[in-house]
Amino acid sequence: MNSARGPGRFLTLEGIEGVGKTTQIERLSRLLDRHEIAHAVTREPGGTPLAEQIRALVLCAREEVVPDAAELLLVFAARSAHLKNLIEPNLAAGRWVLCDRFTDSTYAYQGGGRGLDERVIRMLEQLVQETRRPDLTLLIDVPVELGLARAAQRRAAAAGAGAGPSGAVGAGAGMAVGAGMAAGAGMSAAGASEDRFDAQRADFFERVRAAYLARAAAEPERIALIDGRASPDEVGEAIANVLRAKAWIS
Ligand code: Z5A
Repeated sequence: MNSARGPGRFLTLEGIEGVGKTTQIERLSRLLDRHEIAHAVTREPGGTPLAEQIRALVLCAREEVVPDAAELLLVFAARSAHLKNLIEPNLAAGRWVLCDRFTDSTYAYQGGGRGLDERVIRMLEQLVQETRRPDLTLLIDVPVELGLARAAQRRAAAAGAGAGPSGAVGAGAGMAVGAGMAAGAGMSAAGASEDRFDAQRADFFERVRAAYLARAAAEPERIALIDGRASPDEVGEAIANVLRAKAWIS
């Protein structure tokens, strides 16, 4: 693996549930392997032992009401550990970091979906991330109905396979592996059971999607909008083309 090729780049994948982030991050990792670009694959919430524990707290369905502010603080608490212990060290070592969701998810879910004030999110972003922002965000977009149908299909398939922890996010050859990825509480991005977000209604995801699209319109340099309705191969090619257009790969 060539880690001296250039600077570590921070790439994030975003979108509503079921758009194909997990599918595409695995493909992107294989693409980078082929180009001998050292990289780590990780996810949010999660990515380190502490952050994976917080993930379980955020996602686990429970009787007690989880106030929106608590949810917001938990995702930023996880992000703080993730940045300090996984993302920054990898970038500093010249490795790319591919992250399944990051702060655009917070703007979309806690801002758009829950209706929390964007200024509060921005304040926490500043506190936790200082100047760190993704170099590129791939926003995979599909209509809500299609995303939810795919997510339901994925859960059904996982249930059929007797899925426990699935390892939906892992690490490609030669990569630094997030210390918590295997040990974390439930690698359940592709798990069988419903989490607190799966239980949301379609109008929640419409607001989330609208918030994502507004962010893409506001930051076209950073956020590449990818049509997720196409086949996995075609979506993968569209993503590769974004990297080629930036001359990050040949
Ligand atoms: N959250 C938050 O609220 N605030 C935050 O700041 C952060 C997160 C960071 C974590 O979920 C939850 O945390 C998330 C928001 C919240 N909840 N929601 N919703 P996650 O990221 O772990 O899980 P997810 O978004 O629900 O992922 P997912 O349902 O696994 O979706 P996906 O990764 O985008 O899709 P996939 O697993 O790759 O594909 C789903 C199915 O579709 C599967 O059967 C595939 O084989 C199939 N598929 C994929 N691509 C295609 C194409 N192109 N055509 C046809 N079929 C396809």
